[in-house]
Amino acid sequence: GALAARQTFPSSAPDEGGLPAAGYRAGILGAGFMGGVHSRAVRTGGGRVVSVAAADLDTARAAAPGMGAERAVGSVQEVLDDPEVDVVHVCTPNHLHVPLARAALEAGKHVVCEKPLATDVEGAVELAGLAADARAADGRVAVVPFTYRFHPMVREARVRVRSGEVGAVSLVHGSYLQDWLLRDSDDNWRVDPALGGASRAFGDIGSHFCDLLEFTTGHRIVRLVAQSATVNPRRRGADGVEREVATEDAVTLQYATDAGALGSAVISQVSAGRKNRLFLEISGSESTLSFDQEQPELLWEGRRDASRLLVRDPESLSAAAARYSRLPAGHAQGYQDCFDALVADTSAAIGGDVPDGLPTFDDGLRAARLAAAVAESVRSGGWVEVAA
Ligand code: SOE
Repeated sequence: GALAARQTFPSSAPDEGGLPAAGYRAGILGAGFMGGVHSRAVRTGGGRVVSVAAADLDTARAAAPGMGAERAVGSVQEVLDDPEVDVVHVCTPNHLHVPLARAALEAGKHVVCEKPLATDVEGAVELAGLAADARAADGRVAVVPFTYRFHPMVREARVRVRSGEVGAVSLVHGSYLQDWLLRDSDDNWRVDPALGGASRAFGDIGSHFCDLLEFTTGHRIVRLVAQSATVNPRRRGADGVEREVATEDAVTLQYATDAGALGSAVISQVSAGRKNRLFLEISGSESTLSFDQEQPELLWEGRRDASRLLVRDPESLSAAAARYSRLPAGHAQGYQDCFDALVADTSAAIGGDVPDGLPTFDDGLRAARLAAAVAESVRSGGWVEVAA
């Protein structure tokens, strides 16, 4: 049944760090790396992890204590039928996102669904439509964790671009580089298009890059041309069997935005030594800002006369960035803090107070449209207009 969301979760007064403290009751689908990250964020926000379902009951049972889950259950249906579960977190391999998010919305739950929301545009359109219906019906919330939006220095960049301080933005470029699939003995479900989707490097991490670009600049990528490479055409799985690889290890792209900026990006999961380096540089007529996800406490501000490194310090950040600055300066924040903030803002949205920049199923659909444009350009070898 539908939840009386506004009554269940009154929006609490912001705590010292500016984020709401009210928690919610979560059911988590998936007990891998992401299931762990989500469950920590729920509990940090004062919420309960009521139940966890995984590939099978044994897997859920083994994972439950580490996730702080009160119950391990043997089926998704048990999570969906549980009146104690308000928010369903979908943290499974990608091919299950559409059926599970659909079922959770149909069961009257709020949903946080991992990215990619869907492995094709069709599925993302359907889920964005269901999410809009759920919002209209009873204020339900449907979130996709583009979590790098929650780094305070990313918010600071967004404020500085929006206020006009950077000037007219002419160039936005960068890269998102990892190395965890460098060797042909590296394997993962993401490599298999049946589980991960046809767009691998782009869908998995290129989507984060484009989301951050559009989030910080307020521009939209309207045109792009892309190339892709499968550096390891065969990979040996954990079972020792060698298989042909049908997804890309790397993508390079060039693009233009609706506000006339140009840029290029390199997206790779085979760049030795780069672990999770999302680098974004925005150049305007007054200044340049650059952000590196592996050094998230810093934002470089380049100027013709005096460049400087801005350090996360709640005392000196704009209010929109200070909201996400949970710790005093010098006490490093990072990846998990982004998830904690995403869950806190999801909780606020459930309470009826939708925070700026909460990534929704509409943003998941946007990522699916960009992935489709990249795939089409790789196929045709030409420039492609990105659907709005
Ligand atoms: C693996 O490439 C991965 O976990 C992505 O799936 C995430 O979206 C990214 O945040 C970190 O890397």
